[in-house]
Amino acid sequence: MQSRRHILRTGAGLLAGLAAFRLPLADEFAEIRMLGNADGSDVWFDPVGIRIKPGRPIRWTNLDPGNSHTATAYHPRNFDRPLRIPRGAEPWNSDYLLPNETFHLTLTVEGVYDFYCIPHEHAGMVGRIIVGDPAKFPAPGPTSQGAEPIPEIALHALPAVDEIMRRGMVRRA
Ligand SMILES: [Cu+2]
Repeated sequence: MQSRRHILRTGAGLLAGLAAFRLPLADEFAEIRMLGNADGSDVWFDPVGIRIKPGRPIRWTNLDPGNSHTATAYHPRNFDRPLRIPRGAEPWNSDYLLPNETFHLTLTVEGVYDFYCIPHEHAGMVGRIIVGDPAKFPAPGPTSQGAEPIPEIALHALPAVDEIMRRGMVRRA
């Protein structure tokens, strides 16, 4: 089951055709880990903020033995959430990752992308990815789109765009 789900999650690359398909090398991935403490009272993405070049693949890995996690874009097509990815970019939802499962994604539209973990958004488990140069695109802010607003704890957990730009990678304090 686990290997089949892995194949499904990388299916977009496979469907592109074997001639065009190439599995990225491990060090080509921008890594985002899903972590939790021993008693499950604290969960987070590490790093919580990262800047990458357009087209560099991202890999989320659930390294929390005690929890399932998701990486889900804030987008009206994901549970009617506010739009917090660049206009024209495709939303994603990893679905639930069991411990040691991974999810791969490649983003090519430049801008700021905010995402959350479905079961732990209210614990502040959110993250921010900057692709390329966000100066061309305004940072996401509160919008009227999406019926399900983002809780304050999640908004406060997102690192500032300028901090990510300055440091390249932001880990939780
Ligand atoms: Cu989670």
